[in-house]
Amino acid sequence: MKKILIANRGEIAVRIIRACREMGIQTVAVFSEADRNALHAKLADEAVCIGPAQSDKSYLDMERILSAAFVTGADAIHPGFGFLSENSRFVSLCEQCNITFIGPPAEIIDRLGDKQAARNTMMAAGVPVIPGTKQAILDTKTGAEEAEKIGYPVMIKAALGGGGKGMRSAFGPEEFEHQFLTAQQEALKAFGDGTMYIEKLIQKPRHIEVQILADKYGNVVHLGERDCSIQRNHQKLIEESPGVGISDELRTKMGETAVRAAKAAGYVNAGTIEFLLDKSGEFYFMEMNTRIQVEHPVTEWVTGVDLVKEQIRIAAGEKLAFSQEDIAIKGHAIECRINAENPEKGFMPCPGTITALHLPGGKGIRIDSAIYSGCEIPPYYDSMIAKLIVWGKTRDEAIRKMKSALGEVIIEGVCTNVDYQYDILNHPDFAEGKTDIEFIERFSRSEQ
Ligand code: MV4
Repeated sequence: MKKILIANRGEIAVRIIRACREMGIQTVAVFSEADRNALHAKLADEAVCIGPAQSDKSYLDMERILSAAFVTGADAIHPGFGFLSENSRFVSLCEQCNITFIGPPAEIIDRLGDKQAARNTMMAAGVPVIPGTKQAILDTKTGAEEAEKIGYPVMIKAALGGGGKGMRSAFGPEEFEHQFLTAQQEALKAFGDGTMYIEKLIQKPRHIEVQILADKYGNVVHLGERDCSIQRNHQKLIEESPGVGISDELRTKMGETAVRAAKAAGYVNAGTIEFLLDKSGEFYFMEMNTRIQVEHPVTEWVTGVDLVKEQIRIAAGEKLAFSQEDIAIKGHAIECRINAENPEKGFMPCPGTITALHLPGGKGIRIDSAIYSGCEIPPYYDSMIAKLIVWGKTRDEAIRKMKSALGEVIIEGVCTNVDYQYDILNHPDFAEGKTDIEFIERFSRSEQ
């Protein structure tokens, strides 16, 4: 692999460019008209404008991106996350054009994208799934009967969902019909498909996900877990590794389960298996993400593995150079997502120009970002502008380091959630690890 086109923008594009440069691989950035002065376009060896600001005419336009790859002679495309990263049609197009897609094959993305089908694959492989329906549910009557069999409360989900879209809970038969129809409407609108399934509702769980790497020769290793329970409206805010209160025994069990899940799916490249972990310590497969994730740096820090470089090596046909016994979890890493948004105004996005900037540094601090003093934050894309990642020998040390680092951040010209993040880190429940998926709801009420 000599030249990689990065089909993304912002911090993840910069992250991928850095990995390529260290590996001696040439880089091609693509940028929209709104991103002419963006850092990723400046840092890459070559940069190609692929269209107007709106994503569907640039970062989501498969033909324009493939044309840029042809013009520059790129032999591979790294999709990053979001945009085209989980689009199986794009992966097929790359395959047809003889361009290596740095990620899993198209069929695997499709197989895992249908959540009900993925559930059935996992069940057959002995991976624990949340008790629920095995058949597609299309109407309220069948749904209500199935909900009765499962026992309330239940969660109604879209087969093609993910990230909380097309998902509603029902606590009793009286609200089932309304919740089912609401979820189905949302699914039809978002995915053009109203196929639903129903599960038992897991109450106040933690969101624990396991990172895996799989090469083309059937070797799969796991790299421990990330706790991503701190989220608001399905937008993660803080992620950490290892998870709070995950014993070595549980880590091994979840890790081995994740490896089994990846093998059952015939998975290749970097992937993440999402689990819900309930109060009693039982865990259940939810879905598998077929991309590098925003929160990958916390795993990199506690394992010492560069996940983006591994993605590239796997795509180039190399064998994994390490096995499970070589992976050890060392210390504790925490990531805070820094968004250009206004917590005072319902977290409304806050685009604009950064007029002054100071980012923290020092031992145990990593910043992944694409911002610089004078840069513009366009209104067209995600509001995440930087990730602050810290490492400490213990969770307490990592929390102290994160608070110190957040306190140092100066970003002028746009509103950010930096102070909001500080308040979360400063909350006694966070320090005590009382961090299930409802933490932010409780935190928001206590702040009022
Ligand atoms: C659940 C659940 C509880 N019970 N399923 C969230 C997005 C998608 N990955 C599935 N999700 C969940 N599925 C059952 N049966 C809890 C979540 C969930 C969640 C739900 C509401 C608010 C925040 C959440 C964060 C993580 C997971």
